[in-house]
Amino acid sequence: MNDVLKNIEQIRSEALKAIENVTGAEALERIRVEYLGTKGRVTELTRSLGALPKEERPAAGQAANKAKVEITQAHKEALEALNAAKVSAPALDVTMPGRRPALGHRHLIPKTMDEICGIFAKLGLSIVEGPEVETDYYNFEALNFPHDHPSRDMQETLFVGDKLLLRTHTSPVQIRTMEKTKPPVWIVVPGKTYRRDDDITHSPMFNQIEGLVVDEGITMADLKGVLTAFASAFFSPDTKIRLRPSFFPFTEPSAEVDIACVLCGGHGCRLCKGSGWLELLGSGMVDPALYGFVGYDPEKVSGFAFGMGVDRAAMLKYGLSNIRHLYEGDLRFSRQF
Ligand code: FA5
Repeated sequence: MNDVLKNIEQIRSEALKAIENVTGAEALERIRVEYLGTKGRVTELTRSLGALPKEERPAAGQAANKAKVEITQAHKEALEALNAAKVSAPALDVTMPGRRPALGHRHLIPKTMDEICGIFAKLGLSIVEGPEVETDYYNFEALNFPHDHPSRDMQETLFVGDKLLLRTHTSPVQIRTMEKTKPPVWIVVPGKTYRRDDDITHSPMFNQIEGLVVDEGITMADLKGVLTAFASAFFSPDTKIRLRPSFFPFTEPSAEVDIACVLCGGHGCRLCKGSGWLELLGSGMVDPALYGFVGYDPEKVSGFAFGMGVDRAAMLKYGLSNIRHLYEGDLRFSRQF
């Protein structure tokens, strides 16, 4: 091999080796300029071939051309590999501001449940829970709803099997607790309840908080006192309540409890439909018939109970016009509370 061909081979192998070991785009560009640039080694070599004796020129020209093609191709591939690496692994810029994780927001219902339970806890009631799938016995029978009694119709029950249903109220936990506990009983029961209901103030799934106090010498004055204390803590300090005669199979006497309208304070407006009052919950003195189901002595103890719609309480407190706002999962709504 003559000197020219040896020189071409040396330049070719040096260039390919340099490209193979390259670690960055800048170094690769320097290699390109060194070999393929206008004053690069390959370019100078090609230019110098004209000075060779005529018989040596074809072989040298071919070798130089082949070297140039190989180096150009190797450079192209190295550049593509570097670009691909840049896309798949972007450089870490430690000076960039951090990304704040998207935070959710506590929903108004659990917030209201906690607030209401907290108020009753301060009055000395303990929190108890019960099952959402309930038996006919606890939801109706032991609460003194006779089997064919029309009062069952009001409860719009969703059955899930024979004698098995989604509880329509939290009242079954009254029986479950009294069965297990000797008096005195001072409890509140928060939880989900279900009925075949659906309009702007009724939802198929809603929430109730039950209250039950059974002790010696409990009277309706205690019921009114506890609920007045609740209304002033939850709504505003001077909120008035009134008890209106009603009927529940498990309380006698029974009363619906209204609060003075949160908008007009009792004068009468659009919200309270001119009456000055808003319905909040059902309540009454525990019907002695229940004590027969749980083995309490009606001569010794008496008690009161109430059941409040939590969704209703939140709607009244925050002036919500439609119960569905509570179940649409819209953060723009939830974040307001
Ligand atoms: C009861 O459920 C009785 N268990 C309450 C009770 C307990 C009375 C203890 C006496 C002693 P009522 O069906 O009225 O009663 O429901 C109570 C509250 O639940 C209502 O005032 C209302 O605020 C709420 N409520 C009832 N159905 C729905 C519904 N579909 N959607 C939203 N809230 C509802």
